[in-house]
Amino acid sequence: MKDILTAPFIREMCKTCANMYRLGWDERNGGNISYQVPEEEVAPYLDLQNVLRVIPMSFNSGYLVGKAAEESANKALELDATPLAGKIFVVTGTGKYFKNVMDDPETNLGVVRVAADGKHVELLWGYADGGRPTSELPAHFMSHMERLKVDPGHRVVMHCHATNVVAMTFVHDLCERAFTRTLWKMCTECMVVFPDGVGVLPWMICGNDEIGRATAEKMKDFRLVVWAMHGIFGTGKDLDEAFGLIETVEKAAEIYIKIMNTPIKQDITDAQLKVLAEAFGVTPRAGWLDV
Ligand code: 2HA
Ligand code: ZN
Repeated sequence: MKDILTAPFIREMCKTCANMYRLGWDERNGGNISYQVPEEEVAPYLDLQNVLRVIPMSFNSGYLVGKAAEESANKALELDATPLAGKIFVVTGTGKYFKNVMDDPETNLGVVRVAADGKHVELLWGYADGGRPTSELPAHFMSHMERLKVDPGHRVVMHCHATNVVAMTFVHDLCERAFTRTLWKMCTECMVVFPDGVGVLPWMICGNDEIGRATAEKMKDFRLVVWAMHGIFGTGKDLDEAFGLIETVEKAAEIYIKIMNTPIKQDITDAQLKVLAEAFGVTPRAGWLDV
């Protein structure tokens, strides 16, 4: 068996978490990532027959208390991830800090396989201090299921508290069309990177199945979903793609926050956005350009 600490999927998770931490998007235990890794990529590093623990997929992570915890526990019974049964994911741990992943991946990450019942995961490696997957696991797994329906190459769901995206949700209309149009106009790259736009959810309690379901519903249509006053979800075929999407939205949001109170002398017009989309062979979401 090869040393799992040298496995590309663990090295990439470590590097990604470190990058996101340094960008200031994952303070304390903020943020979470799940990355589906094909069995043949995991097999050289782990005995796939050796299940260390079986963990319920929805649980009270300790993050929710009182009525919210009770409601979350009841809703959890409804979660059905059987479409993901047998799939293996690397997932950041609940309560764990992105800051610490690089130095101690075995405590801060876990490699889990979705059990046949779609309600548990089988721990194959990690969470070495008795930990569990992220409290946002329902949002992640429901999102994976929706993205896989529209994109068979999909593999990554990434959540973080990208600073300027969060700031923008306080001062900008939360209408998805308006929010996306502002982002598109902040830098030329945006239309090319996310012509499909961003979905936006209003403020909701996090860490439960309800926000998970609402997020997954948006994922039918969007690769990016903003949680108002909280953060953003990005998805993709690999960590770079999900990261690149979030990074581009965050850059646009940063420019917006920098210029929002300054008189604007010129901007990118809708006609120019259309020309841009044509030149790069991308299709803007229908009806979102005024041309
Ligand atoms: O994992 O970011 O949304 C901590 C969070 C919850
Ligand atoms: Zn969060």
